[in-house]
Amino acid sequence: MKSLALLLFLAVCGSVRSTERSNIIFLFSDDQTARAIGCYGNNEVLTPNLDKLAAEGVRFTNHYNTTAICMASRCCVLTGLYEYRHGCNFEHGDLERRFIRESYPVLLRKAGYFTGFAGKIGFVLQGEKFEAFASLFDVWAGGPGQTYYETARNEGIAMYADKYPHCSRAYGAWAQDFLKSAKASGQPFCLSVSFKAPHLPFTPDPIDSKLYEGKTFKPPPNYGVAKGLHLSAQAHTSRAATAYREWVNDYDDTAAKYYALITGVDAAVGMIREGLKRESLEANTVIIFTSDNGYNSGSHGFGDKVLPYEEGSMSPLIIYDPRLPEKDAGSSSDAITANVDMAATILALAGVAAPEDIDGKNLLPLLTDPKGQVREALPLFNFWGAKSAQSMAVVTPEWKYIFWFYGEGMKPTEELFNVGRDEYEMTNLAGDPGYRESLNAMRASYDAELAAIKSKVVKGHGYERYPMLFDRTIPWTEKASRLRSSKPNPAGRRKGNKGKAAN
Ligand SMILES: [Ca+2]
Repeated sequence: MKSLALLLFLAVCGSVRSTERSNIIFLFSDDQTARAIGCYGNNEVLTPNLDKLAAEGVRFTNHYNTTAICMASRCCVLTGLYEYRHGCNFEHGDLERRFIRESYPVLLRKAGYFTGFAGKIGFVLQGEKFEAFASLFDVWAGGPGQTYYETARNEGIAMYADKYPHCSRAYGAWAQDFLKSAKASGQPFCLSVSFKAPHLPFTPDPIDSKLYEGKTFKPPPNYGVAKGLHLSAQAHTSRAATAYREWVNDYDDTAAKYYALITGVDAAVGMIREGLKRESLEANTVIIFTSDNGYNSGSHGFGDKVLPYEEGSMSPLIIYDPRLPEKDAGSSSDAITANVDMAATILALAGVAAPEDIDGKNLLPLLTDPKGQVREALPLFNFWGAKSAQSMAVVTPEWKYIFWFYGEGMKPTEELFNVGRDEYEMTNLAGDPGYRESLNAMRASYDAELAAIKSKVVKGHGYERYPMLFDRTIPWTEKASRLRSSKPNPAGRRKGNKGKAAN
């Protein structure tokens, strides 16, 4: 009898799953490094709701943003494409409409989902006004540029300003109301909330600041300028080395504000889960939490993000599926996952086919296979900013290989870190004969990613010269002469909509 009851139960569950499509909530913080969250081992930042989400879901410990800056990374998330394929970044141009047509929220709406977006979208569509986004969603509360911490200054959430003057909890309240509308629609829903926090200017909600008042914090082992002297000369020409010095100049005060901002996002996550329960939607709603890039936070003496090192390029990723078998709840995966995987994963949850040949992978198989992998290696790009600070890298669970092409007054540089053992990237093994085999394997992987740029690059966004610039075998003198003789970068004519895009 017991087994019959179990079979009946499974049959009912099966029929529910086959007829009822998952609701999806995609929660996105801004500039949150992987180490700034409790469930990733940080016992200084208070994130009880995110920790609970991870305890009930799956936590990904090697999650990278393939371009570690807002504008490009957000387009990677929406389209599932690498930056050189969607073409949207500073100095490279705005997003062409053909790409947003194939983005996850637009495809889900076409498939019958009720869709909503709130917060910072971080880019604009080529040749279109910012307002063009509104027609792509059923409910739109997105804001241009960086948006504001003061709720009242964001049109989409201003009505919550009296009760929630700081935007993070206001987004929570907005999402609770969205859930009511979604339920009333009778459709499955996909909600995307892009928080402003913890992006600069560090302006937390006073409710959260109080929790960190007068506290001191322990910097990571690779904190400070002296811990970055072994890194490439090129990395030291990045704006990460020259600007955004808060973390280096005053670690305690900066950490207190940054952590308070993250605690505010955490509170909103709690509000959204409460809303799901109130509307009886929690049993069929998958929640994904991640960030658009990391933050260097004074590691190696760097501020900002952009660089390919762990702190700037890695973010937390938690996927909570309430239907997950009990044995898998609270597990973690060290698979290499990426911002480009979000679209493929969300579309798979909805049972909607992903566009052919996108770069991202569906991560759902990893939820019940913590030892699984979805790729061997992942490329990381920084094709923006000072030429000397541009880099391309490949990463695996064990290794990271970085190539810096620039050679004026410095040597083109290779870096090889055993990130599996040296997570703080304190020893560059590229010149160590004992690691020649690993170096060659990572070089081969890098070369394959570089070749892919040549064959798949989006035309007209200024990426055509990158296969030459990042070719390991072409000497700098030849690159320099080609750069001198080449016409101005086509991207120079297309600076992007500075007033509305955001880094
Ligand atoms: Ca960002």
